[in-house]
Amino acid sequence: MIENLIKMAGPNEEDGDPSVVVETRPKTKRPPLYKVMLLNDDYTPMEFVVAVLERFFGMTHAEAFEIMLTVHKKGLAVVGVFSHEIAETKVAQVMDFARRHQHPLQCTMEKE
Ligand code: TYC
Repeated sequence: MIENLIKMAGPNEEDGDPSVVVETRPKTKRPPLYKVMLLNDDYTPMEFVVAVLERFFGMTHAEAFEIMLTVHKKGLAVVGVFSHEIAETKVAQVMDFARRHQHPLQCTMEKE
């Protein structure tokens, strides 16, 4: 990549002198992160949402209850931040679990 060829030449470094070692700065990029969110609805039981947060997001019962209440009151909440692949897996797991239990719970992801 062209960025890797950009030299961090200081004021003393002479262009073209093979005895001068010039550092390069490899351009690294962190992978984007994705927020996974739960959405409120009028039908999914509170205890089911708590169980989802414990099972798929590793929360304690107390943490899960608090986040569930936030979703219930505010309409949605971020329940975790992950790489694209992990976020997709979490969304699929929650959506499948809700569907199997015939609850309309919705889980979505969004680039941070
Ligand atoms: N609003 C639901 C109820 O009153 C509870 C609920 C909370 C549903 C969070 C979904 O993501 C949710 N039973």
